[in-house]
Amino acid sequence: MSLQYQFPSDFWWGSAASAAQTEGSHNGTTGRTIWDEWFEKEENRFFEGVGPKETSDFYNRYKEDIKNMKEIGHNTFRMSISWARLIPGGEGEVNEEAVTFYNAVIDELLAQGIEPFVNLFHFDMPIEMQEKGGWENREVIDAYVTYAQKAFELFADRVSKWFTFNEPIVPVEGGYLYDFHYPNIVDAKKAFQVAYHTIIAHAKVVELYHQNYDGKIGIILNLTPSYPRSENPADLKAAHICDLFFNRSFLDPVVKGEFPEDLIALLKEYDHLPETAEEDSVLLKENTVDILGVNYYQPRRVKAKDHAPNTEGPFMPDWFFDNYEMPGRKMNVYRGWEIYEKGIYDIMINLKDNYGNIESFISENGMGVQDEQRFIKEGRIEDDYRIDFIKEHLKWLHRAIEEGANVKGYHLWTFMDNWSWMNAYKNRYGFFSVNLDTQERTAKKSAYWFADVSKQNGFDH
Ligand code: BGP
Repeated sequence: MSLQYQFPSDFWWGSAASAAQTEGSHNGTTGRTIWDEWFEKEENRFFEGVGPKETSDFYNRYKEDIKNMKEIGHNTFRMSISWARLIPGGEGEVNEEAVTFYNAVIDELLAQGIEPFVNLFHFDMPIEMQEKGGWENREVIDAYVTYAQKAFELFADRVSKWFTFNEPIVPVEGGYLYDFHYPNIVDAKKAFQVAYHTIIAHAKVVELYHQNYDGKIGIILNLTPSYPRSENPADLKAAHICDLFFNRSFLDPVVKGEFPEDLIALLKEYDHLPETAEEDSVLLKENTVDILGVNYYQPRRVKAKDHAPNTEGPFMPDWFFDNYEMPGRKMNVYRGWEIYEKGIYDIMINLKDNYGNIESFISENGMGVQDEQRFIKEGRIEDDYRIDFIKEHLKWLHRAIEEGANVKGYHLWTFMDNWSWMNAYKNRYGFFSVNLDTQERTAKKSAYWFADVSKQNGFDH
């Protein structure tokens, strides 16, 4: 008898993590990233003054962690390779210790029947590359392509799902618009240049991969549906522009091979088009993705501006819309983010209807909780709220699949509680909790629930 929410038999069940957030930098074993640099400069901007050094020590404990993954039914796991670990300084010699480490992790995953999905860049720019201008500087693209090439040469014999970037818009927003990532610049013109160069870097790596390997390559985007406050034309327009800036700016070029015309027209009108090279449009057109990872946490609610924007000041995307705090929306009170499960369905139906039904999967979805220790009973975190969160999202995902969306899997963010950028250990997301003093891992209730779901490929209610 099949279950009420029965997923396809080859569905990918797993979780996602990133190198900088889990491995620990272990001085001497890796190069430095922008996070080490920023932490040294402005420790007070990191939650409780906790920086990127220790994290959850996956570097030394990966065997135990992969064993735990197996136990909770994972058949896939998304990890990232740290550019600064593989090639300290961003260019030049490969670090043999890093090769040994990533080989061991990949081999261990495969030995446990877990397919590694490998992402190349997860916010962790080597500091030397940032000092050269980061993605503002077109030359940094070449260093990134060489890094990707090395990673393929070393690991593509065993890895056949690759991703170029995780949420590439986040370093644009954080680093160049809203001051929550290094280099803490607020300058829309630079932001668009950074975004543009990231997309070119992505397309060059897709091209390189397609020329030499037969697996699949894609990108991971945080698609955040922009829902208008009302059907009023001004609200609709606000939501449309927000969608252009924060979703379609990346989604269209990587899946369709071209930027949305409305976005180009708008940037042209305000004299904010990035610099391009002649060969770029052919490069983009010919190197679209095979697969798309979708990170979904919360929607964006948008309204027309109440007051005319101050266009005297520097250009900002926010000139065109305001965020709307919809009354009565359901909140994750432990993180302050809205929960809107249907968003996951809307994203997938949009991909089906407007993006050629590109093969996709949920590459991150999850529920961050502050002070999660308060939910401990008899030594284990009873995270029924997380079970509900996952279940309700899976129900909508199931419906999208029934309606023909090409969705292949679901990865929770994240496998075990980890360090998260400025928020450090504030919001816990894992199936496993981690005692930061002893590094002891303990499965939460959701881990057991997920094990049943993945083993049966679904659930009843
Ligand atoms: C995503 C990132 C992850 C992770 C997650 C949770 O955007 O891809 O790296 O940080 O968000 O974020 P936070 O800990 O800030 O709640």
